[in-house]
This record gives sequence, structure tokens and C-alpha cells, in this order.
Amino acid sequence: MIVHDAEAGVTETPVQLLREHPLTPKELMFVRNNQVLPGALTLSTYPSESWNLELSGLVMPTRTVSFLELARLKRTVTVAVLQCAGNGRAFYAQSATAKGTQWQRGGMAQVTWTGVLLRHLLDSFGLQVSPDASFLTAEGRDPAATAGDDDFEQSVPLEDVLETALIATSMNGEPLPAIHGGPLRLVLPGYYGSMNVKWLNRLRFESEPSASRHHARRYRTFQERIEPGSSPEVTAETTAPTWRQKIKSIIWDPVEGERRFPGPIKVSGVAWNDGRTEIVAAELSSDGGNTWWRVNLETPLSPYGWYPWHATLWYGWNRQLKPGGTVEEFRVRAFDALGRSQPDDGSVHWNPSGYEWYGVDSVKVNLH
Ligand SMILES: Nc1nc2c(c(=O)[nH]1)N[C@H]1C(S)=C(S)[C@@H](COP(=O)(O)O)O[C@H]1N2
Ligand SMILES: [Mo]
Repeated sequence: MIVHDAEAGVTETPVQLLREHPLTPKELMFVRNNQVLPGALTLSTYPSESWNLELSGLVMPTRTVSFLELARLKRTVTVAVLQCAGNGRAFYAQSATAKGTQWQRGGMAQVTWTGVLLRHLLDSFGLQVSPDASFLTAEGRDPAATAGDDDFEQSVPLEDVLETALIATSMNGEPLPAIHGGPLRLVLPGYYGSMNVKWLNRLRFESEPSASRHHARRYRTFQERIEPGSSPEVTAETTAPTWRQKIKSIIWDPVEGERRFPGPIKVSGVAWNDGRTEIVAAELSSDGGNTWWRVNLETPLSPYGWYPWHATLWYGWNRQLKPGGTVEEFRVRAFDALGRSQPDDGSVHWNPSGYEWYGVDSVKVNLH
């Protein structure tokens, strides 16, 4: 693992390991803590007997549900890509360095989540959400990183997640490891990892989003294009939270700087989006973006999962590749059924915190 911060727990998965597993094993899954629940820096479970989930705000009646009550409800399984909103931040440095952990491609994973759908939880206990509730705000039991700092909490549009939000108790078929939010985690398929609050102990139904700086000022990007390197004021009007994942694809084989020899060169990776519509195509270029070739897309394990893709280039036969030892730039870009794709120049989405990188992925390969 690439260790970005050993104390808080911030680790990235090298793509060479990510590509080996259709479902990312817990041992290889990236970790991102803003703040930690004491005792939770472990892949083991966290004691769950006395864990409660409070449902409060614009919900009638308000209710505290124990872990054991929750565990008796019908479970739903979903495969989803969990990706930090800061994944790919390092690539913004091509135009101007963005502050924060310099994630490359491995601040993401694909896993199976098992838990209780929020909708089902509400219905099972006869809880009615008021029509005035526009936001779902999730709180974890982890204390603020420094005394006096705002607690890490995140809000999402309730209407958008009401049928898909999962209160997860398991990951990859095992009790949710403490480091990944066990015993309870809010899982929002299609949303950036940052919104998937770990150590969940309260869900608030409210008319306004959270005022915590982590939501109101931190995890946001600008609505309009801004000059790379600039940092305009963050307001509710000029910015939007890092909610639904932008369409993205990466090359994970070969990796940057790898050498390939004459003959067929297998190139592969994954593509994904927010799961609201299908990925319909991905294209590969082996000449830095002059010509593009359709790749073979596989079916994802779920609409919220990643689409593995692969292609074979013939070195020496394909005119795109010149013999004699040369560095070529491989690029990939994906398209979905809504016509969404990735910008050639990812810096069009530059923001001071370097969130939501979704530029065309580029890998330099040595051909000998
Ligand atoms: N309670 C809590 N939940 C949290 C965080 C946190 O610091 N505290 N970090 C968030 C961020 S920024 C990300 S990217 C994901 C990382 O999930 P993982 O550590 O399971 O990979 O958790 C999110 N949920
Ligand atoms: Mo994140």
C-alpha cells in the first residue's frame, strides 16, 4: 500500500494490486480518515452490541434503532465502486498543484456491501419523513480531529438517495471491518466515498444541509470553470458538494513507465460513473490521443460497479506503435448513455482542493 498518513490512516492501493481482484479484498482497500473512531484502525470488527443508530429531525416519530434490531431486518446486497473525491488529485498538478493527499488512481475500490435499505428501515418501523426534509445528514461517532473543529458529517439530497441508501453492516460478505466504518456505515451507491459516512450513529432528516465546514466549505467543487491555482471564495451558490461520481476510466495495465516487448500488448482497465445510466463505450489511444479505438467493455457486477475493459494492440503491426524503442502515451476515455464523457484536459475542472478529477487517463509506456 502507498501510505499517505499512517497516524490517521490514509492509504492508497497500487493499481498493480487493484487490478488483480474483481472485488477489492479488505487488506488492499484504500483508507481515508479525516478523523478516527478510537480503536477503529483495524481490519477486525468493532463491538456492535451497544451500537445505536438515531433517526432524528423531520421524521415522525424519531427513533433510536439498536444494531441488533437492525440486524433482524431484511438485507440487501449491492456492489459499488467506493472512490475518494480526491482520487486523481495528483494529476491536477499538470496545471497547478491542488492541496491535499496526492492520490493517483488507487483511492478507490470495488466491494460488495450488505445492509438494510434506508427505505426499508423507515417502513419497517413506521417512520414517516416530512415532505420538508430535503437533506439526509449523516454523522459518525468519530470525534473531531482537533478540539473545537467541526465534526465530519455530510449531507446529500434525500430524494436522490431515498431508494438506494444502504445502512451497511457487511463488506465482501464479512462483518464490516472497523477501519472501513464498522459496525455501521452509510453507503450511497454512485456517490463519492466522502459522502459514505463511517461509524454511523445518527441520520438527520432536515430542510437544510449540514453547516459543518467539512460539508459547507470543504468537500466542494466550483460550478464554473476557475483559473488553475486561484482560490475564489467558496459559497453555497458558486460551489456544489462532491456528490455523484463523475464518469471516469483508467488504464491499470500497463502501469506508468512499464516496458512492453514486440507482439500483442494487452491493455486493460475499468470505467464507471454514478450508476444512473450505462457506460456505453470506452476508447483507447496509443498515440497520445490522435487516433482512438473502441475497447471491449465487460458487464459490471452492478450498475454502480466498474466496467472492466480490455484491448489488444499489436506492436510492430499496428502503425500506431513505432519499433525501435519509444515511449508512447496510452489514453482512455469512457462515454455513457447520457452522452457524458471525460475532458481531454482534466484541469478544466481544477479546484483548490483537487476533487473530482475525471480527465482522460494517460499512461506512458516504454515500447522496446
Ligand atoms: N465518519 C467518517 N466517515 C468517513 C470519513 C471520516 O473521516 N469519518 N472519511 C470519508 C472519506 S473522505 C472517504 S474517501 C471514505 C473512505 O472510506 P474507506 O476508508 O473505507 O476507504 O470514507 C468517508 N467516510
Ligand atoms: Mo475522500
